[in-house]
Amino acid sequence: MLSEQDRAFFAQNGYLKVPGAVSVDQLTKLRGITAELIDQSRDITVSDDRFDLDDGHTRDAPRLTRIKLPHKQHPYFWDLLRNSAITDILTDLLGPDTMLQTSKLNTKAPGGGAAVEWHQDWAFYPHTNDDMLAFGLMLEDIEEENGPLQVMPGTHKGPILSHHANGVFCGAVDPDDPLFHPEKAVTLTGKAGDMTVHHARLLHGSAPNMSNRTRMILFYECHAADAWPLLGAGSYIHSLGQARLWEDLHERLITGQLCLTPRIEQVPVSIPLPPAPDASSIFKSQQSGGAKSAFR
Ligand SMILES: O=C(O)CCC(=O)C(=O)O
Repeated sequence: MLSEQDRAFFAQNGYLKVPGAVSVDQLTKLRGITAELIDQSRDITVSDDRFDLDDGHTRDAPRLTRIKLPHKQHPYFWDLLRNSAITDILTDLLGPDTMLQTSKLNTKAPGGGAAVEWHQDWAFYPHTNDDMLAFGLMLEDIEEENGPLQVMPGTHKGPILSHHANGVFCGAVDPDDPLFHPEKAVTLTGKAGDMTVHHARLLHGSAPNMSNRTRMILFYECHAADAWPLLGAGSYIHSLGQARLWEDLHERLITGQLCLTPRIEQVPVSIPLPPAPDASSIFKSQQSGGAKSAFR
């Protein structure tokens, strides 16, 4: 459970650090499953719907940017979200009825593993209201040189910056945008088992991993059940058909009940179209969309 102070800090700053969010047993289990998944990536040579490969990936030395949708790859990722201290933090911040937007395990490879350019998650998937957040559970100790998550406090209350370049949605803000103030960045290092929380509208990013260890953060992106998607990264739902959509909604319910009466708030919305030539992950959108780097 979060304290009143924690909730006030999150409301004010748009992020929070939660030390020791999971137990040693939970952490050990997560790491074991992750190692098995990385092992399975040895068999592939191009990114697919399970793994996003970084440059230099080989069978002998797997290099991934991401394990995609871990909650669909192993039931333990779901168990943890539905039945742990993380569940209490979720309902503390979003209320009793909550859903999973998506999950990802970013496994930034050692020796230069890809940066994630500054962005606001909301730009990828605007909803009818912005009760949306991301948990970032650290599976290893994360220090400055690992490419930790960086955030810009308070930006969740500000505008959504342009995430377009070269006429496409490149999924990153322009470092030269006058609304972008890199000097305000806060770096979120921590120990294995610590967790960060960031609001969907908060500006965040991370530098390349210059250490000799993989940087692993498990992200769960969640929202209040009365926040309904407009268009964007969640637009797959429009192709499901009604019966499958109904199932999909139930599959993504974390706590409480589905809500069929969207809460519509005055939120800034820009539809993330047209897509970058390869929009299969944020890494690929930023690369193929020609996003300018803030980390060079
Ligand atoms: O892995 C990171 O450092 C940031 C990830 C992120 O913001 C994203 O995948 O949207």
